Amino acid sequence: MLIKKSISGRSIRPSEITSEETYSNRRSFLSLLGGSAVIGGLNVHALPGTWLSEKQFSRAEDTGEDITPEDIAKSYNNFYEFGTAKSDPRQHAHRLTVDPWSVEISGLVEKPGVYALEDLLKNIDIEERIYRLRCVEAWSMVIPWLGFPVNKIITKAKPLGSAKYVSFTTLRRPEEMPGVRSVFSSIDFPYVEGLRMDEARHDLAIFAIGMYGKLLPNQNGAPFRLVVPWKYGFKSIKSIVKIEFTESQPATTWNLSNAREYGFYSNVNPNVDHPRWSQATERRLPSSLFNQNRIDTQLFNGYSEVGNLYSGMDLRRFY
Ligand SMILES: Nc1nc2c(c(=O)[nH]1)N[C@H]1C(S)=C(S)[C@@H](COP(=O)(O)O)O[C@H]1N2
Ligand SMILES: [Mo]
Repeated sequence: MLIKKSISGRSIRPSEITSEETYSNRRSFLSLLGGSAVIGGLNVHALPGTWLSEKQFSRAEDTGEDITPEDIAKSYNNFYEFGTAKSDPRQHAHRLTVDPWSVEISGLVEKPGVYALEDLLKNIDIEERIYRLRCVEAWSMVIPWLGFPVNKIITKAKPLGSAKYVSFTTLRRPEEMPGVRSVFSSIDFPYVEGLRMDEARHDLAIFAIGMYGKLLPNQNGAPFRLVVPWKYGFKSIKSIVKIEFTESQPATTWNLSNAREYGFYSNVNPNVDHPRWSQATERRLPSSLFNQNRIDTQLFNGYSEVGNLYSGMDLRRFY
């Protein structure tokens, strides 16, 4: 069983501790996960679906930063397939059928095919990774994900030498997704995203199937989503049904919608402003009108170990 501690080093100032209540939530959450019997007992048996076995779980470790309260992470979401308001996903995503689920692997690989999710996950250890998620709209959260490196799936798929990028596609199912039917959406569906192969193979890039010790709620991208913690949140595509290996750089939803504002790379960078707002600081949720809980944004969202992926690149040009 793997035990990972994944928030990279940064000392926390007392002012960043959001409230007594948040702090005590975190303590109780961690102690819950600290007992492996409880992990197996509570989390696995309360889960819908049958993909996880008890032994696949690992324990959480305290990383020093406040974990965002679970109810905020489940109710303040971007998932345009269910509407453009932050409250829409929670309200509408429960209608999404997430079991059974299959994922198509295609493009430049030795093992293309359509895989049932449980087959795709076979023999893969699930770890807990506590990651910051920094949205391009300048708010952020700290979320305990349950997942595994994207590289494990890449290795199973056996990409050809010519594969330079990986692209991801979200389910498009209008009957269950009111945002897909809406004429007011600013983006096209299906939602698509992509990474350069070396980015996708970096150990920090994970596929998540759960959070807070349970399977993902639908509004957070059930049953299977990407989490790339050093990039703006929109790269972390939800409810994935297709993974394709390509030679050329794939199209990405927000770049298609507005190329001047959203590039392919989308690395968190306090030094490169969005054309309409600064990226120098962020509101760490929970945040209110009177206590914004504003903190400085860090290059690569604090995950400086990814820096060597971009050495020699002008990060203003490749935003
Ligand atoms: N398919 C899909 N994936 C998506 C989005 C979306 O609208 N559709 N929104 C993105 C954005 S902008 C963010 S900030 C994160 C939010 O993830 P969370 O709701 O789990 O915090 O999901 C990303 N993944
Ligand atoms: Mo976002």
